[in-house]
Amino acid sequence: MSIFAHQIRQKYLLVNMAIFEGNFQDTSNLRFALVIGRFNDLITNKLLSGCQDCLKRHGVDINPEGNQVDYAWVPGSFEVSLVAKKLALTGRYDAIICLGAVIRGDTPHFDYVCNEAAKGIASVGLNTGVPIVFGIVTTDTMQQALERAGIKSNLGWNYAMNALEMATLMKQIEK
Ligand code: INI
Repeated sequence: MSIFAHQIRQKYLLVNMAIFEGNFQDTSNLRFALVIGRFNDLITNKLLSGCQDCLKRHGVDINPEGNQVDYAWVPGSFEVSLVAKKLALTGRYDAIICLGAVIRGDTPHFDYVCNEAAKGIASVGLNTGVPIVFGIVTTDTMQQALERAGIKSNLGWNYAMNALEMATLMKQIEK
């Protein structure tokens, strides 16, 4: 490295560098969309409750009539990414949370739904720049799904935390 490049690097290291991280706190101006699969709604409704509980306790107005959270219901996990993309492209949201439950059956259908849901959701985030949370529970049995949606823990809470972290992190970077 040349002396000049070294001096520039030092200058930025000492003066202008930053640590970006979400703070879960400045939530009053954040807007979220939740996309929820109806398939296995015994599970997805519980994930939704966990999510709402977390958002509410972090100061977010979860009322659908309010101006912070919108809800979109889709038939199943396969359709989640398309609707998430449409919502993301409106530019209205700081993060989008995708909720679904794919439970293995006797056929390879499970793998197709999981793979497409995961690929689709990842591509929405990368292609739109809007943080998107992969909240699709994928399990071998209904028992395992229930254990992740309220019986032991509720991953819905974690998904909301991920959305809060990513939304506040992106705000930090934009400042
Ligand atoms: N959708 C789910 O969300 N979970 C599942 O477990 C599931 N299984 O097993 O079939 C499922 N299928 C429906 C799929 O998401 C689409 O709605 C359907 O194929 C129509 O496109």
